[in-house]
Amino acid sequence: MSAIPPIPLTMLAPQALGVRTHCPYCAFQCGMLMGEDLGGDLPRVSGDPHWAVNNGQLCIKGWTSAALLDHPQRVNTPQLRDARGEWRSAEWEEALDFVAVKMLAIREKHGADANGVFGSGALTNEKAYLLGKFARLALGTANIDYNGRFCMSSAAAAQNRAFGLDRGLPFPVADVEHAEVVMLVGANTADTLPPMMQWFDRQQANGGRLIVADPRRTPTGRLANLFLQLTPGTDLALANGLLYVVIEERLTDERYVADRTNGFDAVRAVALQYHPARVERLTGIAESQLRQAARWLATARSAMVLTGRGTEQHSKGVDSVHAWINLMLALGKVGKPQSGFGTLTGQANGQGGREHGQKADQLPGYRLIEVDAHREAIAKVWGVEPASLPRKGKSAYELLDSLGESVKSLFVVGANVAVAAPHLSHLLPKLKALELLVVSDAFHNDTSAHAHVFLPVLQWAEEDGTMTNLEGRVIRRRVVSRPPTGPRSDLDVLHQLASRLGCGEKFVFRTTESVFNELRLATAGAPADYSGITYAKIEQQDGVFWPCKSEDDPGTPRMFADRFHHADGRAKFFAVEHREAGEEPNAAFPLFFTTGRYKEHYNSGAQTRIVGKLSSAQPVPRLEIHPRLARRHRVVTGSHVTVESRRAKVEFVAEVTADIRPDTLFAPFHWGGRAAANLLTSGALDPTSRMPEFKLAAVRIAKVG
Ligand SMILES: Nc1nc2c(c(=O)[nH]1)N[C@H]1C(S)=C(S)[C@@H](COP(=O)(O)OP(=O)(O)OC[C@H]3O[C@@H](n4cnc5c(=O)[nH]c(N)nc54)[C@H](O)[C@@H]3O)O[C@H]1N2
Ligand SMILES: Nc1nc2c(c(=O)[nH]1)N[C@H]1C(S)=C(S)[C@@H](COP(=O)(O)OP(=O)(O)OC[C@H]3O[C@@H](n4cnc5c(=O)[nH]c(N)nc54)[C@H](O)[C@@H]3O)O[C@H]1N2
Ligand code: SF4
Ligand SMILES: [Mo]
Repeated sequence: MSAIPPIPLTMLAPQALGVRTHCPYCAFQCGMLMGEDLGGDLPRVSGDPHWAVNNGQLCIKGWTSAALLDHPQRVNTPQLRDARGEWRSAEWEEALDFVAVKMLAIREKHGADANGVFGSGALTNEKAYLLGKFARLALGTANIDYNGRFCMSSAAAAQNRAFGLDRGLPFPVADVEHAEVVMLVGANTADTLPPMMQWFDRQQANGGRLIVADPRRTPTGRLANLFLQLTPGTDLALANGLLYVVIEERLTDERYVADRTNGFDAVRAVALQYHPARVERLTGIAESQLRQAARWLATARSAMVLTGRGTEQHSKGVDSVHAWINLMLALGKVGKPQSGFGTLTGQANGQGGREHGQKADQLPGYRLIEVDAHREAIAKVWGVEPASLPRKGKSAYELLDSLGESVKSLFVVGANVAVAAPHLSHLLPKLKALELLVVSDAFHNDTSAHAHVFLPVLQWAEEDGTMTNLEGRVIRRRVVSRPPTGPRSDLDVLHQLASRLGCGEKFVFRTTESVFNELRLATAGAPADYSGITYAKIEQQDGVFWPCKSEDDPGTPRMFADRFHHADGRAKFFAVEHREAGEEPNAAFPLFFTTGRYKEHYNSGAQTRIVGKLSSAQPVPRLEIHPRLARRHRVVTGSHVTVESRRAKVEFVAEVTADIRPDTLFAPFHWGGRAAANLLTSGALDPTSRMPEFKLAAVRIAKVG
């Protein structure tokens, strides 16, 4: 029996002309209209002109997203391995029994923490919440973490420490339009959040200025009024250097610093060590450009700094984000109109996914699993003893690193770690050493290739639920497409497994909305408070911004206007110093290697490499290389080259471009197997966030043949 019965198609019919829903992919969560009958040759997807975030625009991934729904590679039955190790179809009962029996045996033999769970920022709030509950109650394991650790953890940690709360953007995207100066650091929004460019266009049309800092002159960088082509891994030095100029030119907001913050003296002392000449040596940014950027940010009535993964995915990611926050606090811009610090969340539910307890140190509502009062609050909602809740578990990379050793099974729900995790030459053998690897997904991917069990689940347009977009706005996903028979909702799968693990009664929900209602209870009074959000209110208001503490609270589009979320209401400065990366280039490995994204592919490429229009537009990863470096190696566009780090060698096709620094190579990470960029990256982690150093490895290059 399914916990949540499939929605009868009769309920779909009246909506078929164009149901309002949202794109499956990124955190911009563009409003879309979907329906079988949008009209003759029209696509089954169109942009929702009335959704005030994308205003009808979609990127090519959104336009083609419906191709996933009736895709021939869709898996419709559970699968187990036969005697020869080949996949064979199984009944749900057999597959679920197999998984539960194995998990129970592993728990019996090796202890509860030997069962691991790997979740995802792709999951709805309801799924993320229930997955965390499943790990803690049904499996009793501390070891649950998720792919958002690879994404938002550095920005989240710094915002929590500085502001007492982490909501990626503390204001609506539309505020960009009236910001006089916006600085984008390590974010290539023209490719990664294309419909966001309309807000920068309007901002510039209003006379506003855009500053972009990236080692590559990206499509975003080309639109900038000031482009800073910094050395990879030197963002912290750049931000400290900007603060130096601000202090030297007496542009700090002394009043704001005194009234609203703590800890500036220590930061001032550190910043004064970042003289422009030193900053130029470290970052490659000339003093004139440094002063220009500092003056623009400081003298604008309204100014924003927005960070992306380029500044965050480093072993000093947290400190780098602190450096940007320090700058904006010193300028008195945080919490002011059309101003402040924000980070651009990446995954569809990268925001909600980091709030509801699928992170190793966390319980729902952004509560912390090591804080007694937080344990008590959640134990009460779940009807268990606080002492029975596991403690903090291993972070994503450390969890993967312990596979086959202390952790014997892994249940992967919404991630493709065999492509997206760093140092793959080290991790892939560990994945193979598992006693049990279960992947639940709609499609096979690089990770399920190593799995013992595949559980086929519904896709975004086939079930309802809520997502929290990059603005912290809680929105509705709606059912628009009839699912094939066979796949089940992740929510059902969790209920079915929990029943077999002796914990079924905690997972009985008649509707997705009833899961959300329990989530509301669990977050009441917590930092990320959803208790006042209802499905009806989301409908009426076009989404609700958390925190929202009661049914008559409309939500909180803008934060920090009066106070920060520390007990004394003040923001905290953190004095941070530039330091070396996990590995720096040397004589043997003289170049920087950095990674990122193409417009046409999404993350590990599991979903987009199987969409014809996307894979034909971008069939293979290309290595971006500067003409000067290319000449030295007699490489032209189309040459085959190998890139070698201390860990592996990967062959790429070269793309010669003057848009990249001559000391840096770039490749996207959307491919697996021998083309995986993550064979080259290292396991260096940020000490606070445990974020891997995806954006910097030391490599050498050679022409093939
Ligand atoms: N098309 C597309 N869109 C996506 C995604 C996708 O896979 N494809 N994924 C979504 C997700 S999950 C995320 S997290 C976001 C990511 O969105 P972004 O952060 O915009 O994406 P990235 O391409 O990873 O990195 C941005 C830039 O960082 C630069 N960079 C590299 N090293 C450094 C450095 O040391 N300092 C600085 N300042 N910059 C550096 C790279 O050159 C790159 O242009 O995109 C979301 N949107
Ligand atoms: N070198 C390098 N590596 C990186 C990065 C980088 O910039 N450089 N970026 C990192 C970042 S920011 C991120 S976010 C990660 C992402 O890395 P991954 O974890 O690989 O993310 P996706 O490719 O989005 O994989 C999502 C999978 O979940 C499935 N899925 C989607 N929705 C659901 C659902 O509701 N239920 C279930 N069961 N499955 C679902 C999809 O079909 C897909 O197979 O990669 C990280 N890795
Ligand atoms: S920008 Fe993001 S949400 Fe919008 S259509 Fe593209 S992938 Fe989808
Ligand atoms: Mo991400």
